[in-house]
Amino acid sequence: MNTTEKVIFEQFPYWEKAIRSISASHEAELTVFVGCGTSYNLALSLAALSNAAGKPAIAAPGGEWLNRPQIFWPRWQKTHVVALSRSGETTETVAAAKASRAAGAFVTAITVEPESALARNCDRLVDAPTHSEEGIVMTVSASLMLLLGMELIGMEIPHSLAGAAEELARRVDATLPEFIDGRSHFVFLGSGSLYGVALEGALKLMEMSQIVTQGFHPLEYRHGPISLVDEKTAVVMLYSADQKEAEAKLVAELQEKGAVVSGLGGPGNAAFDIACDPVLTGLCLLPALQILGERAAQARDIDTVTPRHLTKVVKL
Ligand code: F1P
Repeated sequence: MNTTEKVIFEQFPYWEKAIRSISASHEAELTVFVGCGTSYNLALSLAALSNAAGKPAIAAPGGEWLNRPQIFWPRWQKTHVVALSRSGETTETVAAAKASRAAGAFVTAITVEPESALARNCDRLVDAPTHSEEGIVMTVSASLMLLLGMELIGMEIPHSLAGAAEELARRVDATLPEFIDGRSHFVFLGSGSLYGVALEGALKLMEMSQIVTQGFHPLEYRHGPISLVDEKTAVVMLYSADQKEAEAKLVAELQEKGAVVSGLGGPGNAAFDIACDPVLTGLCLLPALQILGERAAQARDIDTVTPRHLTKVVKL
């Protein structure tokens, strides 16, 4: 077992430690979740969950929020910026947090590095300890930051979620040799709060295995991207409880065109029940998507401990 695989399967005690209730934060007209890479994918998911919980929110990539915030939301007062960064050192995210505070916004930092530049440049720090062996590719920290963000929104995370997520990751893992075999085009589909998680599945597999991946809203996939589907395609469908029928129809269409489908929460060549409240599904699925990336890399003999062209922190 290499370190990445080990960290993926050893992340659940860290979830347990991070489960707590976080007091309602700043009164805001709008919350803006900001981050880069994985942290931006988490921001997308958190903004959707926040809106579903009745708290208006948007997500913005660190660099975009830094350079052109006015295209998202032209007001600063009563704006709550939640900056997510594992390292707490990513240039755009740290600069965006500083600029937001200077302009009058309240800034919360979500990170696993309480001594970082981001932690020093926020009004409120929300952090949790992570696995000391986590490498360049973000796994356990991504799960933890999503969990902390959900708590910040006011969502309650039951302790049983860690067990459900571990069990799902192991069940999915058992089907991966067949799912990956002969496939070189991986597609991740999810809507609502699962869209960010689908993008994260796509990013993880791309970072780890150097395979070009796609992440889309399910119904968007018919509008062009479907032209790429053939016998080399593997699709991960992150089913939404309220859209299962439409998504299952799309899955049947993709299977007809040659794709193999892993159905997380609904039909597919391999189909998995998700044993948690639908609002918690995204977090429950993350470790399963992480192990998929790792197995795809192993199938190509790629070492995810030192992934090509990637560094733990991107500084401009
Ligand atoms: C964000 C990030 C990672 C990516 C790469 C570079 O880091 O973009 O998602 O995998 O390692 O950095 P951070 O701001 O969360 O530390």
